[in-house]
Amino acid sequence: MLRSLRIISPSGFNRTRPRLFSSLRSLTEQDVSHLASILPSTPIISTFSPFNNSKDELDSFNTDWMKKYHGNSTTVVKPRSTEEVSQIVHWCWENRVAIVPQGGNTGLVGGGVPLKDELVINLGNMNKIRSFDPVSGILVAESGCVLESLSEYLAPKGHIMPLDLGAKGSCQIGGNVSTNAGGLRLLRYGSLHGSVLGLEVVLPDGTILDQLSTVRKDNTGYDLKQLFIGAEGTLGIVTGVSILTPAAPKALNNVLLAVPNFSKIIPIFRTVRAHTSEILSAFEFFDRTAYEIVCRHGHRRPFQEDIGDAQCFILLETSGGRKEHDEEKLNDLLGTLMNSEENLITTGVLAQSPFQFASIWAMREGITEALTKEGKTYKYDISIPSGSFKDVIDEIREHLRAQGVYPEGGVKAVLGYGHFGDGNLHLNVVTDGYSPKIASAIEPRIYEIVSRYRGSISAEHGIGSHKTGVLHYSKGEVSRAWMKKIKDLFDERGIMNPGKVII
Ligand code: FAD
Ligand code: 2HG
Ligand code: ZN
Repeated sequence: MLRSLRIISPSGFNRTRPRLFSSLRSLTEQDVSHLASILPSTPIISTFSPFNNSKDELDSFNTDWMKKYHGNSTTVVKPRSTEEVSQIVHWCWENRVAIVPQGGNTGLVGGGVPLKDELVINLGNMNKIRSFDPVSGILVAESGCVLESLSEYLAPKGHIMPLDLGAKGSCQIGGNVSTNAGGLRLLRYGSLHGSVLGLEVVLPDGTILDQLSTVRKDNTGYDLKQLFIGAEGTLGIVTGVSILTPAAPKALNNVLLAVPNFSKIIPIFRTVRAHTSEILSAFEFFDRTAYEIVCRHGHRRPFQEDIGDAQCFILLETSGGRKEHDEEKLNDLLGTLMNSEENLITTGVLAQSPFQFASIWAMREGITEALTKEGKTYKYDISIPSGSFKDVIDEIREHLRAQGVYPEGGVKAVLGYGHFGDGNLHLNVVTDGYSPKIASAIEPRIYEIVSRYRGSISAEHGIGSHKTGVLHYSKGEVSRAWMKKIKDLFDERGIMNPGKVII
């Protein structure tokens, strides 16, 4: 059976791209009038009559957060209910009009903006909480709920969301599920493949798939919802999410360590795990370049002592049940690290107040935004063994030097940060501006390196439109062929987010 599959060659990805839209058609003024007439209460923004919005008013829907990807959509609809989503999608299916599902538009791989003039279905108006069970901790929410607002809703109830990320103020739970976002708590609470219990999805022909289960255990055959977690809007539109929320930890602490050089990080990680065991909830890494950039753009330097030429930083967090117990563990840990014969750390700060706790996190979470103030950044979100983070950053820096683009020639900085505890490095190349010359100096070299480690070219941000042509570095022929079969099975007309993930 496997031999009869149509195998897609790596170069075939790019060859098929121009044909993507050939069976699809663009929205016309008549189409928009028709949509407005069947959906009289659904907000529509369109350059077509009778709306006559300006192109500028559509700009925030056509451009991604980094201002790297630009689409040319004429029309955005903002449905308020699953039934409205279903009606719109059904009409698009019948009329072969392409759709881009869009949440908070904070994605970093170009998945949430059109490639051409697709209809944007923005889920921001679907922002109601449907239910919360304080006994099980199961929350059911519409997909347009902003992650931070869900955390605020849960706080007085003694629960937290199982994920947290720097984009929490804008990203939506439907976008998080659709990208299978990882973030800062994955080390402790695992991935959304584990904490999402059910989904409601509008399929490409408009059918509503109700898998909004609120039970923890369900072995009734294939677990269809898993296919939509990380599908980046290519298989359907997520309209509802049922998610298991953990009880809020009673005691939270964080520590920022300045570390002389990268070779100390693995022994530190082992020491930290041995001392904190079950209460360790984050172990985040950033290098000196990231530290200097984030300090340059508004974050106060956190250390009172001179940190000399410390090359890296670790932010570790504990979430436990008893404050005194956790503090005792942390004090023991810091004592061990400070007095280690191998000089594991230069210095460290233990947050002494909620304000300090928040500002230590703000520094780590602020790196991505600080980079946008420094220049235009190429982002590589890779899974590799944690111990090789520095080798990979150095190899790319040296490669760019050899290509003549660093330190002059367009590249301003090469830096790394990320979720050390999860083996997820964010390698960032800051430049004066996006240019084909720099892109081809970095790619495919970075993907070849990842492949050498048998790692992943996307640990948590997804494939979007950025990495469709390089999926073969992480997924073999058989896997890609089955992914394409699944896509075709759900969306044989190819209307759902064309040109993203698998093409
Ligand atoms: P969008 O950007 O709108 O969309 C992302 C993708 O999902 C697109 O392909 C879109 O078509 C699809 N989509 C959106 N909503 C739906 C829906 N309802 N149904 C079907 N498809 C949909 N990611 C991490 O994993 N970890 C991090 O720590 C992290 N930190 C970040 C920090 C910053 C400052 C920024 C800007 C981004 C960060 N990200 C991180 C990227 C991450 O993917 C997004 O922030 C988030 O998960 C996307 O949610 P969104 O609502 O903005 O989705
Ligand atoms: C983070 O961990 C995000 O801060 C963003 O995943 C990473 O900007 C990046 O490269
Ligand atoms: Zn991340």
